[in-house]
Amino acid sequence: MRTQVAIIGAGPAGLMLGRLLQLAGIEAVILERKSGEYVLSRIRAGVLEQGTADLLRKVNIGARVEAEGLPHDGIEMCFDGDLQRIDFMARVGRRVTVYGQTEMTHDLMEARKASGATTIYEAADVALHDIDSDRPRVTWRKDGVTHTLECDFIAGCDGFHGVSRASVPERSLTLFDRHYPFGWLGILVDQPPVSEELIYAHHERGFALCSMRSMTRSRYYVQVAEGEKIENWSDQRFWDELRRRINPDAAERMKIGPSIEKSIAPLRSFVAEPLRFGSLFLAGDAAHIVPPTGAKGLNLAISDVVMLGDALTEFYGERSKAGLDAYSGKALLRIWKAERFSWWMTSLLHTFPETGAFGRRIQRADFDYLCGSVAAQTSLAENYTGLSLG
Ligand code: FAS
Ligand code: PHB
Repeated sequence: MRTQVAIIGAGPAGLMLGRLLQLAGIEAVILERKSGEYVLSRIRAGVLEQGTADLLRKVNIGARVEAEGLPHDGIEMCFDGDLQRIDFMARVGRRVTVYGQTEMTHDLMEARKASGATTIYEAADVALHDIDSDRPRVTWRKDGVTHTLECDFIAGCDGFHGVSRASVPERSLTLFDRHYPFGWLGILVDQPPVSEELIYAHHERGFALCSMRSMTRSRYYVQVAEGEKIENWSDQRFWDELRRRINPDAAERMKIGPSIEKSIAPLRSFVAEPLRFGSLFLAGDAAHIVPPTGAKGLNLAISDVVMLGDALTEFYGERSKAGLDAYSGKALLRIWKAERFSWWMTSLLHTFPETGAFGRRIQRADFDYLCGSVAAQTSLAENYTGLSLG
C-alpha cells in the first residue's frame, strides 16, 4: 500500500489533518488503534476557540456546530464566592463556542467516511520504520495479517501514549514536564446548566468548574487529590462538594441528577521538542499536554495540524520544504504560549497546600487584580478565545 501522508491516530488532530489534506488534494491514510465507537466514547473537551469553530465552517463541516454549538461571549471567574465576569466580546471582540469534542470528532469522522478516504480502525501494533529517511514506512497488524504502508511523510497524531513520539530516539528529543499533585473528577448529567456561561471557581477546598454540552446536559468538575479513586465518589458526595466550592446562589439553583459519565483525569503540562524527526511530524497530544483549565488541549491540537497541513500543501504544491522546515519552531511558539496560559489558570484556580497562606494570598491578589484591571481581563480574554496562528 502507498500514500503521500500516513496519519497515526483518528482523534481530532488526525481527522482534521486528514480533512485539510484532502481539501488540498493530498492523499492520506489514517491508522487508528481503536474502533471508531471507542474513539467517540471518550468524553473530553467542551470549548472551541473562535479559530477552531471558524475552521470547521471553512472545511465545510460547520453545519452542526452552527446549529447546536452554544456561542459564549464570556466566562465567570469565582474566588471564595466572589464573582467576576470576563467579557470576551467587550475586551477582544471574539467569543468561544461550547461544542463537545465528541461531536466535533463525529463530524470529522462522518465527513471522512462520506469522502471515501481510507481510515483503518483497530490497527494493532502500529510501528514506524525508516522515519529518518525520505522513504518512511508504517506497519500494523489486522485480522492476523501484517500490512505495510509506504509514504512520503508520517504525521504522529496518536496522543500522549502513542507510538509516534516513542519512535524518536531519546537523544533527539528534549522533554519538558510539570506535574500537578491533583486531578479533575468530572461528571456528565442530563440537567440544565447552572449558569448560561462557564463558572471557573477557586475555593479553599479546591477548584470547581461548571460547564455544559447543551442547554439540557451539563459537565461539572472538582479538583481531587492525586491518586483519588472514582469509587470513593458517590454522585451525592460529588454534588455536595461541588456546591460548597461555587458561589452560593449558583449552588442554590443547581439542578442535580444521576451522573451518566464519571471519570478522573490527571493534570500535567508537557512539551516535546522538536516536533520533527526526519519524515515524522508530531502534532496534538503526541507533542504536548496542557492542564484542561484553559480549555486549550483540543484547540492546540487543531492549530498544530493547520500549520502542518499548510506546510504539506506548500510542499506538494510548490515542492518547497520551507514550511516543513519551519513547522516545529512555528508550532512551538504558539504551544508554549498556550502552556503558559493553561499553567497560569491552573495556578490561580487550584489549591496548592504546599504554598501555604502566602500562596493563597498571592492567588487572591491575582484575582483582585483581574477584577480591577481591563488590561488583565483583556489578556485572559485574548488567550482564552485563542491567540492568532501567526
Ligand atoms: P487524542 O488522544 O484525542 O487522539 C489520539 C488518537 O490516537 C486516539 O484515538 C488513540 O486511540 C490513537 N492512538 C494512540 N496510540 C496509537 C497507536 N499506537 N496506533 C494508532 N493509533 C493510536 N482538552 C480540553 O481542551 N478540555 C478538556 O476538558 C479536556 N479533557 C480531557 C480529559 C481527558 C481524560 C484527556 C485524556 C484529555 C482531555 N483534554 C481536554 C485534552 C484532549 O481534548 C486532547 O487535547 C485532544 O484529545 C487532543 O487530540 P489528539 O491530539 O487528536 O489526541
Ligand atoms: C468541558 O466542558 O469539558 C471543559 C470546559 C472548559 C475547560 C475544561 C473542560 O477549561
